[in-house]
Amino acid sequence: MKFHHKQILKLNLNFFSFFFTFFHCLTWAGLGSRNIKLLRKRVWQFVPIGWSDIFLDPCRNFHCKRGKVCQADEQEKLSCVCQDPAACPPTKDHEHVCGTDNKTYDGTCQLFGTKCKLEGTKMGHQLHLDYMGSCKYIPPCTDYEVDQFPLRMRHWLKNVLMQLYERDLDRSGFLSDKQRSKVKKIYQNEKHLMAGDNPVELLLHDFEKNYHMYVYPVHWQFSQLDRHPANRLLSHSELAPLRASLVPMEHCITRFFQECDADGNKHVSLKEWCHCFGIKEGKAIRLRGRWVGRIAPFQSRQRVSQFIHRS
Ligand SMILES: *[C@@H]1O[C@H](CO)[C@@H](O)[C@H](O)[C@H]1NC(C)=O
Ligand SMILES: [Ca+2]
Repeated sequence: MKFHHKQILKLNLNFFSFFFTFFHCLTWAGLGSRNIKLLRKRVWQFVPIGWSDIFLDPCRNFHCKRGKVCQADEQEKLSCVCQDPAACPPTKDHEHVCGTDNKTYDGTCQLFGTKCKLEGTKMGHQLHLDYMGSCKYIPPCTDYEVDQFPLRMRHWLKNVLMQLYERDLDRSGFLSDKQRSKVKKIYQNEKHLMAGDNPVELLLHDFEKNYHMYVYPVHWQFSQLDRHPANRLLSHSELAPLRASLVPMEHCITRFFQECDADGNKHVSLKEWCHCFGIKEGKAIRLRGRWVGRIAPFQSRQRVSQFIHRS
């Protein structure tokens, strides 16, 4: 599978876009309308109103939060109204999403439009994006699987960074200078375990031997998610984008994050996060024993690129 600049960019954006857009839209909603009115007064004062609409869409710079679209009334007053789910642009299969109601929506437009129409009802309140892709049977995560999960996810995070680094060689912009220099050390280390169908024993062995290579990827993912706000705590909504992309491939992620919140305060602190991944102040922590058998998902290169693709 090949990826392109745009797709990687989308990956980066996807991590923060859900909530980032939301807050920014609120700010811009206020500013946008004023700017437009001003502009229209200055530029179009000699042109009849009906005419100017042809040239300047009043909603052009008016942003609404997810699930809403801008609408202008007769007095040119702009407001956000619910997106009509039926009027959403057509989507491709891979853009389907599964809602927490276990219903497949054609895309996020349709899902958030539906949620908006249900505003004020219990159903609307409970409807969220559960994961990317059509709804499917998600098997329960066993104790055995959840034990192995950090092992595979650590390795996978490292490989996501390796791939972003490789992309960056062709065309920079995916990683900051500081990130690039940190990742470079891992990338250039001959000993780094390649993505592939690695047995659990090997992953564990590699973690113990090359512990230092896993520290940065784990911290990096935390800081990518901790933005709204950046307070060293991950809320449910900060985790949501990562979870949504991974659930179809990694059914343990929900349980893993639940258990990660050791004190049960609904937020995963940096300390809790590191502890979940067996990383703490330079020392490896062995998470509950039993590392036998083979589980594939996070290990193959293909999985990494699938993730980059769908994000
Ligand atoms: C959700 O829907 C999928 C496919 O329609 C089905 O296979 C699965 O069992 C459902 N899950 C639950 C929890 O109802
Ligand atoms: Ca936070």
